[in-house]
Amino acid sequence: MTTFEDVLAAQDRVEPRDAMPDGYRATLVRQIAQHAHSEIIGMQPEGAWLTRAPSLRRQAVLLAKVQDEAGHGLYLYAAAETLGASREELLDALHTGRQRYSSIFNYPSLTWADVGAIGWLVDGAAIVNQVPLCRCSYGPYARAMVRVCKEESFHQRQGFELLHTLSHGTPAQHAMAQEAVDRWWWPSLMMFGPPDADSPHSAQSTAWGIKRFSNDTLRQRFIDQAVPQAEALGLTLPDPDLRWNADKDEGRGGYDYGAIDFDELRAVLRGDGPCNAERLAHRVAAHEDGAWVREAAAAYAAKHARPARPEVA
Ligand code: BYC
Repeated sequence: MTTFEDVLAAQDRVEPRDAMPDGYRATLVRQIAQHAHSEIIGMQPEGAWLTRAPSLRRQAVLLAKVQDEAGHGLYLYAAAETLGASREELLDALHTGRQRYSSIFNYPSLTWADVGAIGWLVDGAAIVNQVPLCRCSYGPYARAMVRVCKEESFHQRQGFELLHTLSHGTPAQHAMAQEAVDRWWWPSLMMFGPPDADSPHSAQSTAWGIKRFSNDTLRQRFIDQAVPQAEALGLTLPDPDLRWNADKDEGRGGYDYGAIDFDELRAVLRGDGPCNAERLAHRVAAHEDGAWVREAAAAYAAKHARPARPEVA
C-alpha cells in the first residue's frame, strides 16, 4: 500500500481521500485559508478606486482584476473544503480574527498610482511566492495555483503598464508614481514572511513539500526581478543599500538590500497596521449585507434539489 511518505518521496500529489497526518492537514488549512482570505480582503485597496478610475478603459481593466481576485478566493476556499474545512467555518475564523490574511492589505491606497504599484509590486511578489506552490504536494492547492498564477501575470503587467504611463506622463504624474512605489516597496518585501531564522513553520512545511523555497530565497528572487523593472519604469526603489553583488547565491549574483523593518511586520500581524480595523469591519459588513443572497441561494437549492439516486444493486 502506498503511504503518505511514499507519495512525498516520489514527488507525487497527495489527494483529498489519501491518508495524511493531522498536522499536514491543519497546516494546509491554515495556509490555504490565509491565502483565500488575502484574495478577498485584497479586493478592498483597489476596489476603492473603481469609481475613480481616470478612463473607461482603466475602469474596465480594474473591474476585471478585482473580480479575478474574488475568483481566486473561491478556488482557494474550494481547495480548503477538500480538507474538511467548510466555507462558513473559515469565514467565521476570518471575521473573528482567528485566521490571518496577508499583511500587505493593511496599507491604504491613497492615490490612483497605488493601483499601479499594487499590480506591479504586490501581484509581482504574489507570483514569485505562488509559482512554486504550483508544485506543492497537495493536489487541489497546486492545481488552483496554476490558474491563479496565469491571472496574476496579467495583473502584474497591467500594474507595470499603468505605472509606466504615469512615469512617462507629466511631472506631477511621475511624482505620484514614484511616491506610490516608495510606500509599497517595503511592505511588499514583508509579504514573504519573517526571515528564515524566525519562521516557525518553514522547516515542517518544507519537509511536507508545501513550501519549496524559503521566505528569504523568494524575497531575494523578487528583489532581483524588481530592480531592472524599476529601471525600465524610470522609477527608483527607496533603498539606498540596493547594490549588485556578483558573489551572491554561489556566484550567480543578486542584489544586496537594506534592513527590512520586521518590527513593522510584527505590528501589522498583531493588528496594529494602518488599516487592520477598517479592512475587517468592511469585510464583516459586506458579509452581513450579503446574508439575503445566501438565504435565497439556499432556498433555491432546497426547492430544486435533485432527488437522491436510487441505490444500484
Ligand atoms: N502576512 O513561519 P512563517 C494576492 C504569518 S494575495 C500575514 O514564515 P508560513 C493578491 C504566518 O501565517 C496573496 N501573515 O509561516 C490579492 C504565521 O502565522 P501563524 C497572498 C504572515 O506559513 C488581491 C507566522 O507569520 N499569498 O496575491 O510558513 C490583490 C509565521 O510565519 C505573513 C499567500 O497567502 C504575511 N506577510 O509562511 C492583489 C501565499 N508572513 O499561522 C494580490 C500563501 C508570515 O503561525 N502563503 N505570516 O499564526 C504562504 O506562502 C506562506 O503562508 C507565507 C508564510 C510565506 C506567507
